[in-house]
Amino acid sequence: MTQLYEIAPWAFWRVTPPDADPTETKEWLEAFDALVETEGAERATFLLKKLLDRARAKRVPLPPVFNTPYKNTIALEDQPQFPGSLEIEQRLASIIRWNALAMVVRANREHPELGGHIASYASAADLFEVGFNHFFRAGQGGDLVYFQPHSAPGVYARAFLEGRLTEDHLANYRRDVSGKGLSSYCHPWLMPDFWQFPTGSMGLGPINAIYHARFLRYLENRGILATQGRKVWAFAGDGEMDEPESLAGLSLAAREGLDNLVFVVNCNLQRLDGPVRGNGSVVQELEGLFAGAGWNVIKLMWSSDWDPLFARDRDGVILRRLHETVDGEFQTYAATDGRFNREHFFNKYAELQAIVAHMTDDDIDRLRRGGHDPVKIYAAYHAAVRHRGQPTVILAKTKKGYGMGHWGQGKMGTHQQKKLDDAALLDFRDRFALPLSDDDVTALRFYRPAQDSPELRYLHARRQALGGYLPARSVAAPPLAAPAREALARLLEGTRDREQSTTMLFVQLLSQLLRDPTVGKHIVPIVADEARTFGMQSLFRQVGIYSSVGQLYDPEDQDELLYYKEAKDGQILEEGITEAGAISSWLAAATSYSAHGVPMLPFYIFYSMFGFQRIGDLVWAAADSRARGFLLGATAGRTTLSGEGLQHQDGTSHLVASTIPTCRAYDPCYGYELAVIAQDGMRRILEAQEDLFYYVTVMNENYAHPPLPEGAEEGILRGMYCLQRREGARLQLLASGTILREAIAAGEILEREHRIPASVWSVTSWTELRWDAMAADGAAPAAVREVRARPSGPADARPWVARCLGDTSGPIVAASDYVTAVVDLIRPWVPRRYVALGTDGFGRSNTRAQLRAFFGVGADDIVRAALRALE
Ligand SMILES: Cc1ncc(C[n+]2csc(CCOP(=O)(O)OP(=O)(O)O)c2C)c(N)n1
Repeated sequence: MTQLYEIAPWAFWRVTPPDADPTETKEWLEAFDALVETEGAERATFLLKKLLDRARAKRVPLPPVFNTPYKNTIALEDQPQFPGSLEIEQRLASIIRWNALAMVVRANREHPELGGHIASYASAADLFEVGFNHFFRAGQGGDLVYFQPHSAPGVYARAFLEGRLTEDHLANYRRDVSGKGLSSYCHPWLMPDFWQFPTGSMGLGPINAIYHARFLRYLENRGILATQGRKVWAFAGDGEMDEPESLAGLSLAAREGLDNLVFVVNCNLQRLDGPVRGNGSVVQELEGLFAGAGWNVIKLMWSSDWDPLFARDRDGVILRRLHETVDGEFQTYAATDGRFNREHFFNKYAELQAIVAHMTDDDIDRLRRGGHDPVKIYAAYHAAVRHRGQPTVILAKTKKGYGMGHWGQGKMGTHQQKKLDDAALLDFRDRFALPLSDDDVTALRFYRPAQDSPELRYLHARRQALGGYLPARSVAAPPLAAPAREALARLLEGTRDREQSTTMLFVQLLSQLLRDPTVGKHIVPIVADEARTFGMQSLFRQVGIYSSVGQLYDPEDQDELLYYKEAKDGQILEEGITEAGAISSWLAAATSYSAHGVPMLPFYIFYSMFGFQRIGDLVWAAADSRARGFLLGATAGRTTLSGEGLQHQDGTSHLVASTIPTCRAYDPCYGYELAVIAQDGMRRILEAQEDLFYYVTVMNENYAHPPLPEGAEEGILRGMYCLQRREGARLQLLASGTILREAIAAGEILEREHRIPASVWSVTSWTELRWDAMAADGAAPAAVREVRARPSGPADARPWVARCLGDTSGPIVAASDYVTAVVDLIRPWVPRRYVALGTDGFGRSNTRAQLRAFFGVGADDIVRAALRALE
């Protein structure tokens, strides 16, 4: 029987100080053993719980309870039979290892600037391979796998064996400009038939995986799609777990009981610069974190080679030694040989020395960590997919650069190792018994066994049994008819004298769309605890807030018409205060057409300041994912959100949005503009199935909205149209969002007080104007043309902005509620003198009028700027 060591709270991976009364301890432990043996584990748990309660009542300090010993969670006797051919799988894994390594080394021999990683996949290979051979189910009804990004070479190398990638692809690793190469990491934009989930920015994979697992439940509970049995797998590095996003969704996953989710953390104990926790234990730390958040934790620490050693260990000396070893030492053991390990690890205690006395140094060298043993990996995955009621994390202990010998295994700088000399390559060949000649090795030839070889037949059979190949991205989804223009009639007709904000109009629009017989069900409204701010509480009652357990309480406001309604089939995703979580939900919904073959239309509405600025990298990942949906930046602008001040006032989101190629960003002023943009967006997303998403800013300033002017639609969509054309205009005033109303007022002042006629242009999108102009430039690079095909033929070859302003006269004064750089986006294509006004600097709180005067974007400021420009 292995003796359990107490765990000290201040260093929970270590053994506590010496036992004050070993005899008494022994008696207690023997009594406990006897209890387990005679009355079973359930009774033992009961008694332990009673003891814990008593200890707590008596204020006896307790050790942290979220840690278990430093060994496999799954006992040998609970291990299932490995169902495949270990031998063939190992051969396949070795070949894939070789091709992955050859790909990186070859690329860097040819072009040292290309980079790439060998050591990460070397540590993850077996973890991936067991998944590919036994667990990952393919297809739109299958599993979703988030791969560790810089282990991509291994995924390519496998697809090469599967015949899905050619030698030419591999030979063009990290050269995707030509269109025939392989992208550095998992990029759906660059490899749209292959990668599903972009994980290249660390931390985004884990949080996206969690919210996608929850989204599967949402689809199921709303009766949209049967998702039972499907799993979401997320592979992450142990260093990656330091990212706030990696940890941000842990409690949600547990709270929602996401047993469709499996995290595999590759604990090779190293990150880029060095050890993840050199002075501690990353496995124990992560175990505490995940268990504390409510996850099922499976530690996959030691290979089958260790089973006999543990079996011979009567006094628990192996564990004692493991517990006193910090990760920095484990790394050194990985980087050294059997002799060193015997001397420094095993020889520390006589009992431990005896346990390995029968083994040679080579035997000791061959002792693998759990994450390199397919049998133990299979056992862990097998348990994870069967676990009910909780998400599972598998903490897999591995060696970074596994198999790279003294060239890379466990070496401090191994992450960056991408050039191996011939001797290292030959060593690798020998280590993995690869059927390659010396010449093959030194020439870095890729190797694929014959189609009818046992290896390839096995590989294909396993994938056929699991539904096909993976990763593979599909776009098979039915088109949906966008709501007809009439559905938006109220917004198009204007509000007459009623003063409303564009935020309120958006909520009305959303409420109407939710009733649409075709699209309604597919809409996913998402908020991060700001629904009341945006006046959306009426939707709580209309469509309900999604809750996987329904509503277990009578809401305080149950007597009111619009009470806080939670329901299992609720439609709103009310995420609480997590913009990162909310955008992850949005991303899951926005890629549902691809991942599930079911088009969904998410509308995530947020404080615009807490959008691009706060979670910009996730928005970038959304573009890479070919997301389709709507983002609404509410209470937008620096001066419309008057009282909130510096950290709430957004002056830059449109600038950031302008950099994202598939983002169509608009800053409308009037309800009809919003309606035209939304309608066209839905048509493009749902009917034409274009890979784009919309960012629309809406404000909280109330004013009356006129009806749609005749013929304005094209201009609204392309970025600008003339709202007030004055006879003999000597000035052109351009403005967007609520500042358009300042421009209108300025036009009136100029006419009334200065007798200067000025035309007023509503700019709905500075960024659309810019993209259009860039695409219109004869020299527009392929990167621009790829995302902005010009809408019309050679007849309108001029940029839209130049066409609009070309036949006008006088200086052009432009203003918005954002930093001047936003208005400056179109400067190169403006035909005459251009004065740009914006809200630069730090925000303030005050009244709108005061703020506009402070920033210089009010009507008077526009008048002053216009007069100066005319001088
Ligand atoms: C947000 C972000 N920061 C930094 C990087 C650069 N980077 C790529 S891999 C890596 C180290 C990864 O370490 P770990 O997560 O432990 O994975 P391992 O390679 O050891 O398996 C770093 C810092 C990145 N890709 N994303």
